[in-house]
Amino acid sequence: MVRFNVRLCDLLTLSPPSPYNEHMALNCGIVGLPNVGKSTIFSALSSAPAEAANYPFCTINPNIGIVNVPDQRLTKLSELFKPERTIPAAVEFVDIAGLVKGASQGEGLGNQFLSHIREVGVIAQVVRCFDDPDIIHVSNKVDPADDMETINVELALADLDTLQKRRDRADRALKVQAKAEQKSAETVLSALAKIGPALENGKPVRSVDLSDDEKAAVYDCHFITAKPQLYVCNVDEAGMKAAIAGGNSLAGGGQANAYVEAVRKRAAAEGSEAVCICGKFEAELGSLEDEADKLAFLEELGLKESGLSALIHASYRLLGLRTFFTAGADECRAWTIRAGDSAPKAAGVIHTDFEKGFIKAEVYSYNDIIQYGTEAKIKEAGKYRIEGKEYTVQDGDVMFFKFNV
Ligand SMILES: Nc1nc2c(ncn2[C@@H]2O[C@H](COP(=O)(O)OP(=O)(O)OP(=O)(O)O)[C@@H](O)[C@H]2O)c(=O)[nH]1
Ligand SMILES: [Mg+2]
Repeated sequence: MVRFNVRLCDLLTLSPPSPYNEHMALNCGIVGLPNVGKSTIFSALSSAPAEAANYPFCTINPNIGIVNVPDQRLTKLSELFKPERTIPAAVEFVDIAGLVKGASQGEGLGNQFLSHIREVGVIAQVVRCFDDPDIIHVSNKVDPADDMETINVELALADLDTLQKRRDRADRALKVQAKAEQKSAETVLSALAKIGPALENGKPVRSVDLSDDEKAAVYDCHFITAKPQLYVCNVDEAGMKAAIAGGNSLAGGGQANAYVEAVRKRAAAEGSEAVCICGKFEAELGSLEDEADKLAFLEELGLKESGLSALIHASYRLLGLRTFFTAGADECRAWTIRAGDSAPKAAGVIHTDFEKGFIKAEVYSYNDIIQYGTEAKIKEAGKYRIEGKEYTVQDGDVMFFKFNV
């Protein structure tokens, strides 16, 4: 039995790492009307420059950027362990072209580019919440409620397209295939029969009540409206100050400008979240290298976290994601899992072989290492635990896995 703290050289001796899958990095597709600031926000978040300009349909090809998940706990762990490297969890953002009313019928750039976000875990809809007569709005007025409706209807219509193709395929299977395939085609058709009327009424797939079998049967459709969606209010600096008073989340309530209020209302009705981001401010913040400078800059504005952090944390909440850590002299690293994941599942995020050969995990919580300072002292205090296959990993756990290869 070997005690592994994961290092690249260990991984090289194992089978290839798990593919980029749903329990690895979070990925997030950015949608919205043209010229509302999607690429501006994308660039600010990912420090990967994307063309942003004051004309609709500036973006044609998708921009893809990887963003580190800000987590002060990882910074603290690194201060304690002084590892050779520190690796935060990552989020991938995909910035695509703007959608307009009638996109499903080919208006604007059409909706083909939505295929680039079929595989993402969460959709972030950017809504223009600032006044600026110099910045063109495709419908010549800033109206968040109307804009959100337009986008949500276009996303539903795009899914309706997918649905029709899938239905045709299932219909054919029902006619020509063997019994077993016919059975699964029937499950597909029963799911689609429930989904169809919802989409025709502009309602998202996620609002449709499906059995687990039905969900599995239509999983390959990758419906965009089946994914959780959160709203990003692109505000100006005054809007940002108002949002701060509201805690930059739905929970806060408080004062915010009327545009933000409209977005929050819709988000609340959908059981989702709305976060405020000032693209311009984020760009300035992103240009600061030093973490302490960033914090000072945020504090000056009365902010606890950047818009980026707020967006990522909202995505984590919406998707029920949790973080655990591996920590040692060689590496401190944050990993993303789903709430309720067992210890072997968490091990599998690091490497599929860790899950297959899982024996047990040594665990303590982040709070323990902060309280006691060293692993030895955690052990003395009896807080260093050995957990088995059944253990449900908690947010903030620091873990070592023992496994057989
Ligand atoms: N005043 C103001 N202007 C902004 C803000 N955010 C973006 N803009 C401007 O709005 C214009 C459009 O921004 P983009 O980021 O290109 O918009 P987009 O949504 O990516 O547009 P498409 O790619 O065409 O769909 C640019 O001129 C930006 O500088 C903001 O918060 N305030
Ligand atoms: Mg753009």
